[in-house]
Amino acid sequence: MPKDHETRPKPANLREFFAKDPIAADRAFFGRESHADRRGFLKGVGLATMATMVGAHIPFHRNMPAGLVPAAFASENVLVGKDGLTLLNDRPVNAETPPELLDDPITPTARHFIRNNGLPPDDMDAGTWSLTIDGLVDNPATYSIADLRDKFEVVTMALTIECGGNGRAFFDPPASGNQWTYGAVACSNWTGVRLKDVLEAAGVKSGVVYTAHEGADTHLSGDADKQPISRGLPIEKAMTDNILIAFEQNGEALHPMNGAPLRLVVPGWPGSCSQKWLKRVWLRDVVHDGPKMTGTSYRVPNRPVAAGEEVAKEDFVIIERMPVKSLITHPANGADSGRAVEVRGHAWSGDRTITQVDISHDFGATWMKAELDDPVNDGAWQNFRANVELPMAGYYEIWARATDSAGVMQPFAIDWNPKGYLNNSMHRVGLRVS
Ligand SMILES: Nc1nc2c(c(=O)[nH]1)N[C@H]1C(S)=C(S)[C@@H](COP(=O)(O)O)O[C@H]1N2
Ligand SMILES: [Mo]
Repeated sequence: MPKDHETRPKPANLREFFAKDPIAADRAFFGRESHADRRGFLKGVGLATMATMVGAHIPFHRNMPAGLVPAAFASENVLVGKDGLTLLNDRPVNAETPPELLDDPITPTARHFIRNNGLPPDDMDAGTWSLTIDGLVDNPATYSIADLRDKFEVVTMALTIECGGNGRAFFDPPASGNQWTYGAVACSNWTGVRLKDVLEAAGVKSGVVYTAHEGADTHLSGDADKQPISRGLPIEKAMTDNILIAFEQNGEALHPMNGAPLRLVVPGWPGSCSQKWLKRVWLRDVVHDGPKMTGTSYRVPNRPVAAGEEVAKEDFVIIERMPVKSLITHPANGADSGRAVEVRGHAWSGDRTITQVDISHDFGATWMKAELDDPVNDGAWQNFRANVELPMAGYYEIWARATDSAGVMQPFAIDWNPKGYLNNSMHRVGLRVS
């Protein structure tokens, strides 16, 4: 395990984290550094974010000491607009959602996980935001959000975003990085314009190989010349119909931590492709080599490897589609239950559909087919449900396994890889019937 995980506090939730180390919380959420005189100099994003969180402008913000926890936070969730998330890391902010809070067919914004690689930008003003499309295009362009709405068809789609590292916590030997369990996945309604339409208007030159995405967030070092993350897509993938440049999340402005006011949403591929706080898409004639595109980031070995095996850097390949997976969202793990249980959840497989979900309540000896909905659109997860009758009092496990349109079924055990990506092993939920 990296040092980071041993030394950093692991509070159960955001409120606890603020209570425990307000100065660190200030730094993580508001970018506010404490000074000798204990004044925090809250400005820019810090001020805007805190104002959003307390629900009003703060006229006397200059007087606020660093690390002061707004009293309003004591009675409300510390991250206004987020509900019940588990904080995994404070700097950068990373928070996941317990499976039972992901039960809705469409994930409410309050329950969409947060995965930041750096510090959110100072300015998230939708009115002055601009997006530039350049590189190998015939007509480079810069658009305001109003321009995007005017010039291109506006569409709303339910789209699944899953972090490439979701499930990393279960790797043995462990993999360094955020110890996500199950909840770095969500399927919200996103409204925006198609990346494809915007690229077509720009005129993609022949020879383009990859897109490169840039956001406005800053590197943890504070170095303005460094980006925390800049990933891209093969141009053929970028031209598919279900990739959006989104300005609304569930019918409202994007949450600040989910990339307000503009982001990419690339369903079915690692969440890292879905650049938040999107400022620029440039087209390149090489595979993009921005931060977190190279080395072993979001890459896996080009062959199955044994647990713990050393793999040479040149044997890693870029992760493209995410694998077939399911999540049980009801009942909650550890629940006390009656004998009749309605099992519910979602299943997804990047660039494919789910054809079947099976449920077991006897440790995999027998399976029953769950009722499975079609995706509401291409890129949405599929909801399933099954009525299970447990024979007598005792401890049970409910297991779910999905099969996709290519006939690939979720594995029971983890396919190990050094960086802990793509854990799609079957989800198990323990139940007690008394
Ligand atoms: N600009 C920017 N975009 C980003 C990131 C980031 O740190 N900065 N994190 C990426 C990663 S790794 C994931 S999994 C998704 C998570 O999206 P969310 O935080 O809205 O859930 O955003 C992606 N887009
Ligand atoms: Mo991610």
